[in-house]
Amino acid sequence: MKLTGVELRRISLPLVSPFRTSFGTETTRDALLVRVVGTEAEGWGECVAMSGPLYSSEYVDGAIDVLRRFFVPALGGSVSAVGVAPALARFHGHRMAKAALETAVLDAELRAEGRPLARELGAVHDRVPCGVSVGIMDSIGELLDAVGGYLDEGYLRIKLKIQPGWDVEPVAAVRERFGDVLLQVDANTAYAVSDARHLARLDPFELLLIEQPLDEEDILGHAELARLIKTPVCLDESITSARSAAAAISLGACSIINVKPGRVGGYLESRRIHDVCVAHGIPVWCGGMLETGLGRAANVALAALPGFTLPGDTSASSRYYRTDITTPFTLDAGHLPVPTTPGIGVVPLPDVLAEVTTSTEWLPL
Ligand code: NPQ
Ligand code: MG
Repeated sequence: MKLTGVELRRISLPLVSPFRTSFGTETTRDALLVRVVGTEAEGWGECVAMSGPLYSSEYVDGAIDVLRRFFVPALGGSVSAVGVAPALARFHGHRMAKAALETAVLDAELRAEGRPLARELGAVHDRVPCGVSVGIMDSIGELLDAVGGYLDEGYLRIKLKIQPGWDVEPVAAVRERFGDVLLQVDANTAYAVSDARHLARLDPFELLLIEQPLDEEDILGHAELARLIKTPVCLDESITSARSAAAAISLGACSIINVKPGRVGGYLESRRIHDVCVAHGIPVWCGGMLETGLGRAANVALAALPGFTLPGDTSASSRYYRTDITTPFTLDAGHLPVPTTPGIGVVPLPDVLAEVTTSTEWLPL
């Protein structure tokens, strides 16, 4: 399809409650939306970078800059979704920015052809089981109230954010109060291999997994830790491509992988990671980056692939936002429906979008 231009749109959405992790506390989601305008259709992509380089090196102003100066000009006037990654291959890194642009082109192309993203990716389910990620709290009582509320809403799996000083105690308290609920933890790189004996104290709680306990570059450390604890090690930040996934699996650094399309450069690379993991018998699940309905719709499509055998961080819109920018995703018996209409299957609601937009920029092609 011929593309006429790309719009970069910054939005700011207040979170329903502060979300605290080992890297900081977020109270609003400042996100970047990419809209590509083609001759036959337009398409949307959500860039999952945070406003600061806290989860990874990427951040919103950096994504806008690299899109404006390098990625959009390199696209040229005519490109297909499968051509986006090759057109940007000479540029290092910036996978979240690349993913947003590729997703927008893919959405436009699929809309023009009347094909839903889920079918295009190879989805085999029409709804996906959902988990929820629960931030670090000021007290155990506050945590138990939050977890109880999410279980009442129907979430099928609880993930607790942990860090040194907030790990064994919250896990023990949730197990004690809520019994054998599906439970896992995410450290966002907050530990060192020397913490292995401490992390082994989580062994008795039969967690589904521990996500990214060590530094993102510490693949051998994760392999060593995996031998010292019973809880299965899952990698998030460390996995940036199908190649790095294959290496981590071969080195014994993880037995489960969290796939976030933004982190790995898009939905096409996400499918390759899925395929690598299925070939190795490694379960995958879909992570989350506090997406609006736009990013959420595409994540739900991905989570419907056959290898996604664990509930994702694909929570309902209401987990994060009082008003989403799309028709909200709502939980039905712990599941979200996979969109069935062409492309990612959703579009922003114009009035809400206008209200949350803080700036826009048009890049002609
Ligand atoms: C994770 N997500 O799995 C991430 C980390 C994360 C749902 O736990 C603003 C934007 C705040 C993105 C906080 C979940 C965020 C964010 C945490 C991503 O590691
Ligand atoms: Mg994580």
